[in-house]
Amino acid sequence: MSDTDKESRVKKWFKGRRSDQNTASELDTDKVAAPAPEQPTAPPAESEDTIEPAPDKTSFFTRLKSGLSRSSSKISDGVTGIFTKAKLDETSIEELEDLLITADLGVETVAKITAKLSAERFDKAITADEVKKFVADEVATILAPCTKPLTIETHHKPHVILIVGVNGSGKTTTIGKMAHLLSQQGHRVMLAAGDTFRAAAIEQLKIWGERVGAPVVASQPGADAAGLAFDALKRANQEAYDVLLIDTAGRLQNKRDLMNELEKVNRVLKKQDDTAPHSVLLVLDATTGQNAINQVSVFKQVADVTGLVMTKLDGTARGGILVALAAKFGLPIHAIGVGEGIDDFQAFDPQQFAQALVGISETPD
Ligand SMILES: Nc1nc2c(ncn2[C@@H]2O[C@H](COP(=O)(O)OP(=O)(O)OP(=O)(O)O)[C@@H](O)[C@H]2O)c(=O)[nH]1
Ligand SMILES: [Mg+2]
Repeated sequence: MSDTDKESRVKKWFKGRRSDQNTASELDTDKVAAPAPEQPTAPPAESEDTIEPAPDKTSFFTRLKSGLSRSSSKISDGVTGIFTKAKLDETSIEELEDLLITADLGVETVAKITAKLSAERFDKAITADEVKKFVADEVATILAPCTKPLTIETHHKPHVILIVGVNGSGKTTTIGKMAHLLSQQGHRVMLAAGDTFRAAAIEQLKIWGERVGAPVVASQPGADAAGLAFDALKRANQEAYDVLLIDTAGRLQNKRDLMNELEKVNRVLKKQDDTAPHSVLLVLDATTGQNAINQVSVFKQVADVTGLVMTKLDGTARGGILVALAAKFGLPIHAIGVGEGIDDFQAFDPQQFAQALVGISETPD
């Protein structure tokens, strides 16, 4: 990445408001399913920094496309196979429906897309490429209202971001990448190793802290996560940090344990700043497919999630699930991760994503 690219990327940060959050509902003790393979005074009220959609656009898009190739070749080849006839008929509509459902887009969403296609083009000539473009446009339209950047509210000292998600979803790596980006933008960032469950988790965050030049507040494995979060917020406030990113454990046994731990973290943060945490980001692993629906349901209940980050869109991602999530929950999608590297993180761009998902090969503007 050139220096100019870097500069343009770090000038901006993504916005996202707490008012977008959903309220928690009744809780039960269902298991939290893990993925298969797993104050000052007045303004400024918020930072105007926003992540550029693509600093290194082609490379990011290429990696996204490659990560989504399993889904996109399924959709693209499937559509090409179905739309060999001259006209759109009931059979081809049904086949398209089945295809999009198996690509994880969600039954209701698929029904809406095909109903619209049918209304516009039934019994009329249509090519496979036109169908792909139609689907990509519809997917982008569904995703667009959820494309909300994350705001760093600079009047909070610090703006507290709690990172939640099941084990292995990419929480710690996302914290590292976010800390890097925020630091580049000139924010002073502190990290808190709130996943006290495993020694390795604490070490992993410390390594990221060193890489990105951010101090890490940590304690011994097995220590109380809420106590750690309390100490971290106190220190971040005393030392006037702009952002505090708090890692959490994803390895808890069930929903009740998870709820208890996150509730306690929330409670102690509020003792110092009743508006904290200012953002609660749920990190989702794009390779887990349908299970992501369950994860959003559970974490919305236990952690008052304000936004989503989807990681591992570079692997064998089942990206269609993001469309189903957008339609079902409407939570802001702040950013996506396409690798383990420090720069493999970017604001979510619905058009770029829709094109990669459907296998349209044109590169973004
Ligand atoms: N390919 C790829 N791998 C990623 C990405 N994000 C994270 N990983 C890898 O996924 C694995 C799990 O990532 P972590 O960041 O440790 O996940 P976590 O949610 O903190 O996991 P726990 O602490 O065990 O709950 C690590 O090997 C990461 O390097 C991504 O965007 N792409
Ligand atoms: Mg972790």
